[in-house]
Amino acid sequence: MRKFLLVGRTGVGKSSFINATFGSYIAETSEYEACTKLVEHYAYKTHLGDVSLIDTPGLAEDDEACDEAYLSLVRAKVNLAQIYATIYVSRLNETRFRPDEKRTLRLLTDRLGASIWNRSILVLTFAASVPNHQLEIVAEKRSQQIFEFLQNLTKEQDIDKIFQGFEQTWLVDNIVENWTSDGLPILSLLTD
Ligand SMILES: Nc1nc2c(ncn2[C@@H]2O[C@H](COP(=O)(O)OP(=O)(O)O)[C@@H](O)[C@H]2O)c(=O)[nH]1
Ligand SMILES: [Mg+2]
Repeated sequence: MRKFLLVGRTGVGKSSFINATFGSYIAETSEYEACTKLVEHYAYKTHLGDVSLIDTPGLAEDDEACDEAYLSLVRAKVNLAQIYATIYVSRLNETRFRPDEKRTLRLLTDRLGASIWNRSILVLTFAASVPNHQLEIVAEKRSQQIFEFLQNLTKEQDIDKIFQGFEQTWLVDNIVENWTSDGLPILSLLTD
């Protein structure tokens, strides 16, 4: 069973991504307040094998003490050595690379270790909220900013383990139906 760890700021659509992948509402989502306070494993059968999506509490929601507690919880509930890939979720319809997103990336790298990025996927949500003609350029810019930021962070930790980039980048919209015709992106990770 391949296990995927979903991480990212509060409200970016981690739980919604799980629901969109499963095709049903199983992970609680919220517009107003963060509601994922627990680390939850959602197992899922596909014709290519079983996957487990691990939902985590969103970071940068309140204060740093909260974030530290959430990350301790992740460390306690998840065997990081068994994670096949980390799925980092970011919202595409934000105008800039925000300080709290940078703080989130730094905390994740410091507390869970730079190796969580070894095999990682970038999921850009709210894609349907970006005008079509800007989509490519906006996605490219955001990917580049996150990539460079992670390179610098991992270089600080260990120059030999510098971030090499995301294996894949997916543009998704968890809410707007039929936004893409590509089918379930997660399936593409089960074939090798
Ligand atoms: N339009 C749109 N709304 C989304 C998308 N993903 C999540 N949302 C909404 O954003 C809010 C936060 O989503 P949630 O999955 O709870 O975020 P989480 O904190 O990362 O788990 C909810 O109101 C969702 O309905 C998306 O791709 N497009
Ligand atoms: Mg959630």
